[in-house]
Parts: sequence; C-alpha cells; structure tokens
Amino acid sequence: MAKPIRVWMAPPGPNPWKVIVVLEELGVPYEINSCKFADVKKPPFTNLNPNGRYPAIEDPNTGLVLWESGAIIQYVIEQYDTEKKLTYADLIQKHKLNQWLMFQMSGQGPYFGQAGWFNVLHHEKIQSAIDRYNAEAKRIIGVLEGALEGKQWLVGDKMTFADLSFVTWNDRFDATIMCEREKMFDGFPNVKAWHERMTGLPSWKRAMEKRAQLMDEQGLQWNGMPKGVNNMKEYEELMKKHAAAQAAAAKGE
Ligand SMILES: N[C@@H](CCC(=O)N[C@@H](CS)C(=O)NCC(=O)O)C(=O)O
Repeated sequence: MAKPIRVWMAPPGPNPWKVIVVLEELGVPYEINSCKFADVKKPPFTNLNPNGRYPAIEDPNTGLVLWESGAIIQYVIEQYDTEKKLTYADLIQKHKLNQWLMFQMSGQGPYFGQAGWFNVLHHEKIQSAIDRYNAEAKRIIGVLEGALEGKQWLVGDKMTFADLSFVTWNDRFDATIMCEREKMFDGFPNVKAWHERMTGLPSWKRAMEKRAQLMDEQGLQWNGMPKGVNNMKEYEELMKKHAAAQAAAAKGE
C-alpha cells in the first residue's frame, strides 16, 4: 500500500482540487496540508514551490516534490494509474489527452482566473479588462462545447484525467463571470451535461465535502467569502479596505 501523497493547498482555489479529484477517482491515498493564501509566497511553501502558488505535492513513495497541477496530474497518472482507468496507452489518444490538459492549463485556468480576479477580487472595476476576460472565458467554454458535440468525453469513450482537469474551474464558472448558477452554461448544453456527469461522481462529492470542511476551518463560506460577509457588495467593500491597508503598509504608514 502506497504512503499518502501530501498535497499542499489553500482550500478556496480550484487548482489543487483538480489533483484531489484525480487522486480520489484513482483511490490513491493522500493527505492535505491546508494552508492560507497569506502564506503562499513564504517559506516553508516556497521551499517546495519557488513560484508560490498552490498546489504542490510531496510523494514519500518516490521522494518527488512537484508543483503545477498539470504536471502533478501527469505524474499521478503515470505512477499510480497502472490499470489505465483515466488514461490510454495508445500513442494518439495519449497525446490528445495531453493536448486537452495543456488547453486547460494555458486556456481555461489562467483566463478563468483573470476573469474572476477582475470581476470579484480587484479593488477597482476596470470594465475593459472584465469584458476581455469574460469573453475569453466564454470562448473557452465554446471550444469545449464544440469538442463535445455528439460525444460524452473529450477523448475516446471513457472519462479521463483530461475531462477531470476542467471540472473544478467549470464548477466556479458562475462566480468567474458573475452570472446566476442555474444559467451558467446556458447556450452550452454539451458542457452542461458533461459537467454534470462529473459532478455526479462519488469522487467529486468526497472532494467537495473535504473542501467544505477545510473552508469552514478557515472561517470561509463555500464561495470563498469570509463568514459574515453576506453579498458581493459587502465583499467588494472588504476587498477595497484590504487593498487600502496593503497600500498603506507598503508606504510604511
Ligand atoms: N498553473 C498553476 C496555477 C496555480 C495557482 O494559480 N494557484 C492559485 C490557487 S488556485 C494560487 O496559489 N494563487 C496564489 C497567488 O497567486 O498568490 C497550477 O495549475 O498549479
């Protein structure tokens, strides 16, 4: 039996949960080192990941320390998916899977991240940035919609790590582009059905139960807002205060 892989993360962010969902689906033992965003750019985390972004893993079975969620998923698949449950042995299918993982890493993750940042977290509203990233995020969903036409999964006839790599960010699409949750995939029926196939999995449910518990431990609601903050307006006020306090601290006030 393998020793648990240690996954370093802050519970609100979607990237570490991509790794957890894959570990859950494969039944690979893991333990979560739940950290705060305030500590992401400091040791001890930067001793593991000099880029200061969650997740990173430490695998005691091989001694490997790894960061970048896509690289971690590839490692987990190569090392622990010996039965090829979430991957293929065939050369062409293998590279198609990597293509979609690269698209997730370079397209969905960063563009959704920027959309979320300019819509929610940035202390001033810059409409041109909001428009650009909302449009890019929707365009990416459109690419997936086309790829899933007449198909259940991105590559071949089974769910793979490539499909799973999209699920955590897609689940936050409402908060990313600031729309109603029930309407987030309006116009994208293939993506909606594909997303629901994955969020119906026991592995997804287990991962999200863990997330809820870790969020609670850090005083956060499921949507990332601190407990006691009731709506976006209150959250925006808090973000503004936070930005002003950081600016004052930088000036030494
Ligand atoms: N490409 C990286 C992105 C990681 C990333 O942006 N992680 C977020 C949390 S989901 C983070 O740590 N943000 C903290 C920061 O940017 O300071 C990956 O997929 O692992």
